[in-house]
This record gives sequence, C-alpha cells and structure tokens, in this order.
Amino acid sequence: MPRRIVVLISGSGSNLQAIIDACKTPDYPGEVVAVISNKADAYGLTRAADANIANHAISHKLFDSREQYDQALIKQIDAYQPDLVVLAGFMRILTPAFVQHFSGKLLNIHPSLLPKYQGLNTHQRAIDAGDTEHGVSVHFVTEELDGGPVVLQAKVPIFAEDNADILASRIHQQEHRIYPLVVKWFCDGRLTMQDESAVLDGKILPEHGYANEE
Ligand code: NHR
Ligand code: GAR
Repeated sequence: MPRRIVVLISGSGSNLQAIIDACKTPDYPGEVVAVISNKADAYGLTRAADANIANHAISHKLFDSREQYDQALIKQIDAYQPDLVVLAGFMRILTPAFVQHFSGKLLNIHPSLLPKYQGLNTHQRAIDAGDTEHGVSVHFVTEELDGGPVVLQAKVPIFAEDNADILASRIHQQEHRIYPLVVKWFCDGRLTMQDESAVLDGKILPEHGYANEE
C-alpha cells in the first residue's frame, strides 16, 4: 500500500501538482489523500479537486489563537491517518504542539539555501545581498522556524538583470524536481528524522543535505 500523504498549502500549489503528478508514475510509493489550505481561494484546492483528492479550507481567521487553529488542523489531518504531512507553500507558522504531534513526519520546502535566509522574502533578500547563487531546501520541520534538518538542496544562479519574480520561477523549476524525490525517499522508508538529524539509508546527512560537496 502506498504511504498516505496530506499536503498543506496557502497558494498556487505548483509543488502540490508536482507531487500529485509524481504519485501517478508507476510504483510511486505515496498517494496524496487530502489537501488543506488556510486560504479558501488558494488555486491549489482547485488542483486537488481536479485530481479527485479530498480538500478543505480551514481559515486561521476563524480562530482566536494559533493554538486553537493548530488543534483544528491536527483534527482534520488526523482524520486522514497520514504517514507524511507535506508543507507546500503553507504560510502559517506552526505551534510546538502541532510540530510535536507530527514529529518526524513533517516536511517543508523553503526557497533558500538554508541556513541562509530563513523566514520570508528570500528571493529579494538574496538579490539585495548581491549573492550570485540562490536555491531551495527541503527540510524536516521542527519547532525552530526553517531550522529543521535539511534533506536536499538545489542551487540556481542569480544573474545581474534578475528580479525576484524571475528568480522565483527559476527556483520553482528546481522545487518541482526535488520535492517529489524527497517525498519518494520518505515513502520508501529510506528517510527518517532521528535526534533532530535527517537520516538517509542509515547515514546522517550533513548540514546542507544529501550530496552537497560543500
Ligand atoms: N512552523 C514551524 N514550527 N517550523 C517551521 O520550520 C515552519 C513552520 C511553518 C511554516 C514554512 C516557512 C517557509 O518555508 C514553515 C516552516 C510562514 C512564515 C511566516 O512568517 C515563515 C516561514 C514559513 C512560513 N508566516 C506568517 C505568520 O504569522 C504569516 C505570513 C503570511 O500569511 O503571508 O504565520 O518559509
Ligand atoms: C514555493 O516557492 C515555496 O518554496 C514557497 O512558496 C512557494 C509556493 O509555491 N514557500 C514559502 O515561501 C514558505 N514560506 P506553490 O504554491 O506554487 O507550490
């Protein structure tokens, strides 16, 4: 049986689409069983519906506190008994209670070469810093925002004439390659989190994740 995946989104859901498409390939070890958005107008919900995947909007605005919102999220996610919860452009910081509930089963994709540029606006910050290289990281989620162990990164160049939109689209192409790959590793049972380290095939991954020469 394929591993059960719940995907959390806030927006366009192009990473969700990449994972849905990957799940259709023969022998892929995972299946997206539900998509949940904190925004009712997220286009990713339409993508889920088009793929006949259960989907829900749970607006954070209806709750008095982050704790209450996260409890509602936990309840909805648990109803699907997932093996893996994937953040794909999900824009709400999660409480320690949420992170602990899904510890070791929670992945995020962050548009920077972590530990550089945690938080938001990463493309503009890389341009403003004069960087010639930028990238994207898939990491396990821990209580520390964008601080959990990195599994895999992809790098892209920054050219002098780039703006944040051009850079974002270059990053997106890499995201759509690496996220389905990391999800596959997890679903194949090759990837785990142990003592806040990412472990692939029994080996602790270094700070920048798998196969990084630095
Ligand atoms: N939660 C925890 N505990 N740990 C992480 O590593 C998390 C997380 C929740 C989301 C994604 C993250 C990113 O990849 C992520 C990682 C949202 C914000 C943020 O400031 C920061 C980082 C990330 C996602 N959100 C604002 C908030 O008040 C709202 C911003 C908005 O709505 O546009 O939650 O970058
Ligand atoms: C992706 O670039 C992802 O790395 C980023 O949002 C985009 C979502 O695109 N994530 C964050 O910035 C998290 N704070 P998508 O909705 O098309 O997958």
